[in-house]
Amino acid sequence: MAVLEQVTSQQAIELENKHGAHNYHPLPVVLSRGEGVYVWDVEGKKYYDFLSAYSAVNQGHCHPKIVNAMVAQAKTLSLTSRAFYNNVLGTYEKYITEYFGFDKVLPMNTGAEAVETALKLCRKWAYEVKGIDENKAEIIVCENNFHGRTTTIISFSNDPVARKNFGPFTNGFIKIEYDNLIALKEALENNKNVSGFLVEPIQGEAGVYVPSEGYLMGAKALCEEYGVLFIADEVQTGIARTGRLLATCGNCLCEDKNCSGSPDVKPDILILGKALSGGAYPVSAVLANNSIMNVIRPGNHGSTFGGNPIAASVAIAALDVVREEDLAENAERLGRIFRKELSLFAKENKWVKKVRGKGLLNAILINDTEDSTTAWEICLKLRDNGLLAKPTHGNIIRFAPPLVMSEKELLDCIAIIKKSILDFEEF
Ligand code: IF1
Repeated sequence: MAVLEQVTSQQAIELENKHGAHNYHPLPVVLSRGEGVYVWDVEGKKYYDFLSAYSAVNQGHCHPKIVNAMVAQAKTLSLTSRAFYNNVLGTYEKYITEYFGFDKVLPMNTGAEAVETALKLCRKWAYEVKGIDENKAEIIVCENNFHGRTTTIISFSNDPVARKNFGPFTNGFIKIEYDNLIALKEALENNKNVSGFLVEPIQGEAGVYVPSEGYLMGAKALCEEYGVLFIADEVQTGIARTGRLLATCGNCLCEDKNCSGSPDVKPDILILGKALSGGAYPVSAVLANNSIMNVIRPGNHGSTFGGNPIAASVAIAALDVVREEDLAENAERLGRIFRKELSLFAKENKWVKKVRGKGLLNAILINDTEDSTTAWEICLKLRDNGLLAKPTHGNIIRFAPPLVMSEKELLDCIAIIKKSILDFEEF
């Protein structure tokens, strides 16, 4: 059996370059350990993790409660497939549906699978409940969206790098401008076969675009007016990341399943992933009420690993941690400090053009051209100074630490970010 030989960072990079597909361009750092807000590279250098595996590690790396739940279940029963019942799935389904206030959940593994599941659910609902002619359903999506990498999902992406030479593409999608209610109303008015509106409450990959106050509520109201489903992709914004349990719906621990959340909107279909497992295991989920979810019948949809006992046990522990450690409140409080400090810094520094975000999903816009390497070079400086972050598109650096960070650690990170940008200035 191949043993895990100790490799140097350079050896690890060479192995990946030689034996792995080149579908990523990682920052040159090789991590070998994670704990809470920290990660260590192979040579033992310690870093603050300011990416959190794209908001999958909200609960902090290797959270003991989550790891213990995973190990215990893995030693007992890892996978049965859904050909049989198991003693964990039903308990998890009850827990998560009550946690977010929906009648039912369809458990999957990755975010993209959950998005695909939501699209299929929306289409089936369109034909069997709304009465749209079969194969005519349209789903409205936003420009500059990111919902995953499957062929159908990139069919409605406008990122040329994600799309080129992967056609032919899936039909049935209408693209409109993000954060534009007039565009949404026009699309609904002019297309009678619309069945749903799929939207990120904050566009993460596009550069942490926070929509105008009232956008999500206005969009939900238009969806209700035209009888289409409001589908919230909270794979990245969910699980306390934006300072509330969900970016769309604040409390969601409500008894009343028809609660409108506070103060925003309750999606008709909610898509979760990433931090649903605290980054320990692939777990995603699609939640909806019976009037929608009951169109799914045996044989319509599934997955070998979807809802497996380990996933169910891990997700229960991960959601417990969010509540027990009040991560949403911590994200809200620390996020405000982060944006305040970096906004003040931006006033006196030529490289930082803008700071934006919600909770602990934030980004800074670097004052350089889209195609410049400035953001990348600043991230290399950050790495040298003990903090890991990565640019999204071009000149935007996303900052998303684990939500378990303390105020002291955050202030330390803010000092590192300022120092790295000032160092860069002297570069
Ligand atoms: C990569 C981006 C972030 C997502 C939303 C669905 C998915 C994602 C809102 C699919 C996944 C990940 C994918 C990962 C990098 C990361 C990412 F840069 F790609 F766009 F976070 F912004 N909906 N986002 O953000 O979930 O299938 O990956 O579990 O593909 O490089 P997944």
